[in-house]
Amino acid sequence: MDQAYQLAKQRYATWGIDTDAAILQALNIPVSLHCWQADDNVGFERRAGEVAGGGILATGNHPGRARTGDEMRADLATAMSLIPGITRVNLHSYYAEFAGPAVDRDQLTPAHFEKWMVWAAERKIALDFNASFHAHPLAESGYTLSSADEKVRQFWIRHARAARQIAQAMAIRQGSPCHINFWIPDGAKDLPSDRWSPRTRLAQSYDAIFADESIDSTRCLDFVESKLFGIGSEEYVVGSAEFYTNYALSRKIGLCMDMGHYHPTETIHDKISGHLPFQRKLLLHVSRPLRWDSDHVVIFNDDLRSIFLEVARGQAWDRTVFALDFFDASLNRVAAYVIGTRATRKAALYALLDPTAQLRAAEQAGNHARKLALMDEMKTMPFGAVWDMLCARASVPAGTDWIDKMEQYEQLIVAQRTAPAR
Ligand code: RNT
Ligand code: ZN
Repeated sequence: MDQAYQLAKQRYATWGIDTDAAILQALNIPVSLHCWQADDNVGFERRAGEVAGGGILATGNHPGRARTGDEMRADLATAMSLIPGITRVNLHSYYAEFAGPAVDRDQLTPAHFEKWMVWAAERKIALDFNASFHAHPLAESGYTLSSADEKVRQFWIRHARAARQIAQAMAIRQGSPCHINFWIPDGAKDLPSDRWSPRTRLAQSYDAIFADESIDSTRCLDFVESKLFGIGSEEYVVGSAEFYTNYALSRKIGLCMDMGHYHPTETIHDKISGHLPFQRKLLLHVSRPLRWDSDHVVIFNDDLRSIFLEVARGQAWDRTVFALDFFDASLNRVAAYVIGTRATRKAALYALLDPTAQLRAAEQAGNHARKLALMDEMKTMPFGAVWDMLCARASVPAGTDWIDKMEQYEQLIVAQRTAPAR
């Protein structure tokens, strides 16, 4: 491996690229590992027959879904042993664990995440958080924070305020900020007669949520996530891209873009330099849209490379947050984590090996052929050798060596989860 790396290092050096520095930097970019791939987005609330709801759906019936916090943490730990550089884990509110009687989402407190916080501290991991507005009886009307039913709307405001307290408690415990994201499923399957009132109410709800003076906004970093359509909200989504762009800008909070939340052929890399001169921070939900589904397992494709290239070329690392958001129930779920998260770290490394200075020089000289040639030739540089070295330096398997380990875990642990726990 070392020989291959030395040759690769020389090849990149001829373009003025320092592979050692790129490996170090790529490993230090925080990527938040989402817990919900492990259990198909079901959560621990134990309502019979529950699925994710709210227009998001994990399809497939591969055996061995994590059913408890302990199973989920075991799966995450195994995935992390095969993924370089993971230092953050992202939770939803419905992964609360109750020592005593269960409480509804508007009554959640940091104590319900004690097990997660202890686990994270032991593993030197920081936690991120999400308020959860889907998969709940009070979301069944299709409206939550934008509901016309004042009782429903107030319930969800209380939930969001509770979620921010939890995020703040996590931030204090881990001694570093916790990113909290707000995505709501609100919308309509077919032509609504009134697109205005839900949006007015949504802004009012968020204003009530963010008015909480007990929250320190340097600890609890808020983001709002837009969507174009969902299953069951094909015509109208209250929290659209335009709504949230303007909301985030006017209220000085973070904006979240999910790679799967735009028109089916639309990509997000071009939007980064459009938002960041104005927005405070961007949270990128790293995902892979495929036709109507926004959440396929991430792979090392052009879309993924392009977002990291944009952040690298704009030197925007400190204002961009990366969080994974994919779920697939049709295959080994630990493998899904490893495939998607290794691909994400690979894309970060790929972007840091970009000959940006040469590309810009060629472009400024009007030599567009040279620029395009160089961009394309970079794809077949000995990137794999640099990636393998990154894995070695992070003490995780290089190349394909992780696949057997993942299969062993599946046979020994996951395949034993036969009896349904609910
Ligand atoms: C849904 C959003 C949201 C969720 C997760 C579970 O379309 O992408 O981010 O996927 O929060
Ligand atoms: Zn998302």
